[in-house]
Amino acid sequence: MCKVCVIGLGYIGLPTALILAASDVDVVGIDYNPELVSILNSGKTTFKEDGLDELFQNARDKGISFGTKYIPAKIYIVAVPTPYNEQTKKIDPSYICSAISDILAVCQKDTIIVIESTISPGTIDRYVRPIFHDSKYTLGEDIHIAHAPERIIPGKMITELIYNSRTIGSDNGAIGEQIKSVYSTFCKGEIVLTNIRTAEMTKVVENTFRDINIAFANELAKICRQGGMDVNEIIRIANMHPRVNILQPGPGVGGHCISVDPWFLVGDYPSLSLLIHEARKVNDSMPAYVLKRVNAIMAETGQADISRVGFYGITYKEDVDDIRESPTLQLNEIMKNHLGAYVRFYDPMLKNAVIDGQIMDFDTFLASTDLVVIMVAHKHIKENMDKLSEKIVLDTRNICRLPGCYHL
Ligand code: SAJ
Repeated sequence: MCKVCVIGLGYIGLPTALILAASDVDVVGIDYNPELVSILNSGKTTFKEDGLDELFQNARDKGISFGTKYIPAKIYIVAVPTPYNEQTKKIDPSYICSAISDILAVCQKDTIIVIESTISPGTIDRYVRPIFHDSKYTLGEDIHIAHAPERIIPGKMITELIYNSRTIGSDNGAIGEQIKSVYSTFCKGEIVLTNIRTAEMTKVVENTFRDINIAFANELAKICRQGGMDVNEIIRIANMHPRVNILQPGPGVGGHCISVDPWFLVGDYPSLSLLIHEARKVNDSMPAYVLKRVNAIMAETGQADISRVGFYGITYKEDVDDIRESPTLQLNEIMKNHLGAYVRFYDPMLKNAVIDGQIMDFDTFLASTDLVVIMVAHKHIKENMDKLSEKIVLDTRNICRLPGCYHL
């Protein structure tokens, strides 16, 4: 029987499985997607992340294996997606629930199941515990459940896996200690033991805090534009105060975490989450606001041809290849619905086209655009900023220092 079985080999499960294996833990990685498993078994990783390829090699040398079939293990780490229902805003626990049912079909007594996926507070009580009612195992006696939410940030995942502190929520301190000893094989941060509901809520609170802070910055950007003030300079100076730390305005909040998790609180506590809900609305309004800025700049500079507008950056943030909930894709939807416009897109992190109008070569993209909108602050554009010197530039990320450049 293997020691740890990681279920779900996406952005969180894969690095977690690899770092455990590299730390001499006996690990098997499981994913329901046979194509993904076959890529991993052929010796390739499935997304770009600093240090991931080296870690992958190391884990393979130590004997990690990947498969599609659930097998018996002492500990399962579940890292499957947890989307929200667009209508109710509540969590959709279906991936979590089917992973637990599949584990119960193969596991033996004394197994520990650790959910790493972000879940809304109460998910384990509401959706996971009832699964055990129809099982031959008694939860808390034969099988134990815990929640150890991941906290790593794409772009710095491997460093954060090692140095971030972690939270482990369990029903039973001794089980919490056992899980802690597994994470301690690689984690140098503090590992805090608490109960399940606290661990669930803490993770959602962390991402909600960041969403509200970014919404504040985005709202300031709109106020400062209207009032003829420079939002970036104002935030820079305000942040010199020892108790102020405002994040950066931008074209919207993407990714599968910050733009999703606050909805869990809005879905479950609609009358109590007014600020959280407004912050979500402010951040979701930003792609349309960028389009408004594009129209204003076109009018001001006498640019009439929208097809000569190019959007630089399609991923949800800098230096990752993840396009989930990307502001650029949201902006494209708005343009398709309201303008039917055909504009250009370019992203150096994407090897395949994901959107109509995407140009795969930077020089061709530049040749076909007069107005470039910087949507993502990839290292690539910072290093090639001089190539935009003849263009009209709208910089939504405050990275361009070319004279005459426009901001949010
Ligand atoms: N963004 C801004 N302004 C900022 C910072 C970010 O507009 O000042 C935008 C980004 O461009 C991006 C979005 O917000 O579109 C989210 O990016 P992010 O870098 O803030 O966060 P994520 O989603 O990549 O990762 C977050 C992290 N959570 C926190 O920092 C509290 C990470 O630690 C979590 O592990 C991750 O969510 C997760 O998986 O939950």
